[in-house]
Amino acid sequence: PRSGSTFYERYHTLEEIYDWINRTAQDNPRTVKAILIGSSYEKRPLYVLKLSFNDRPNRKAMWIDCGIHAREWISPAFCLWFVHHSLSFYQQNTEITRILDSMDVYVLPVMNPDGYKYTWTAIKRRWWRKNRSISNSGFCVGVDLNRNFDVDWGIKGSSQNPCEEINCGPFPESEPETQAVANFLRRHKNIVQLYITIHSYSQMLIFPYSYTFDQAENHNDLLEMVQEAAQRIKRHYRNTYTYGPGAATLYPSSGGSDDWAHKLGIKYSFTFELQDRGEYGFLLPPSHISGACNEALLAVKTVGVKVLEK
Ligand code: ING
Ligand code: ZN
Repeated sequence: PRSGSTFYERYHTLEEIYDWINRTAQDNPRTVKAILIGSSYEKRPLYVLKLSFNDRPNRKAMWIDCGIHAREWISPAFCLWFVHHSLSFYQQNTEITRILDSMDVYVLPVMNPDGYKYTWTAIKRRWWRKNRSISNSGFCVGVDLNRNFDVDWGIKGSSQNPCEEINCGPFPESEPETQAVANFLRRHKNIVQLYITIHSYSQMLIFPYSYTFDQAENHNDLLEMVQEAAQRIKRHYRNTYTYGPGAATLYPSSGGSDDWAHKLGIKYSFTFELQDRGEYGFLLPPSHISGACNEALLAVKTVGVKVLEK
């Protein structure tokens, strides 16, 4: 490890992340619980950390998932960063305190553990995006989990060909990782008000829809929230994030998790694309982790506090 960097300023193997999940739950028995929500295609556990700082009845919740795409290493790093920040700065930092006082936070650090593990095994595998499921029809491996959700599935910006990077799978929610997340959110849809999924790279704050150019019914609210987040990032960190609905801002594509969550009824739903804008791309150096995560943290806090005010 680089000298002088902390645990959270480094990338970690899947085993290290599992150890961290266990340790974090054990060391914080009153506030953190590890919940098993399912398992991956290769039978690895999918753990969600539930952060709960009081037990007021009718508490609302937010959800953050990381690591849906294997090569986007800054994404799991952000989930760890976020949990660490929450545990360290509750009752120190105003915004995280306000959020944690009113909402439980569910954090899925690695939604695609099989793919993540694969990217650590050889340099030529570092650019893997999908999960590791083996298709019936041939020899190609992997479904793009962010095309596998049941929203206009298989229509835009996705492929039914298992050999392709944006393969949507044989049918909606065909993948155990997608099922685990979708089932959890369906069971908790009455309490989860805010859904955030973390990707990289391109520095964009995206909201629904990606599957259509139609505007979400709360488009103006969503736009105002990410605009404020981008403005605050600019002011604090002098870094530029573009923002808007997915189809118009990035590219049209169906089967994504944020669109699905929005259609489920989670009205505040976002995809955050972290650093950088292509200089290092997926190979963002460890020295950039703190900058990337602090910017994303500011965006999460901004939309979190705004949801409380709605
Ligand atoms: N970007 C997302 C992707 O899955 C996206 C963009 C967001 C698509 C929401 C669909 C829905 O392509 C990255 N970097 O993966
Ligand atoms: Zn991604």
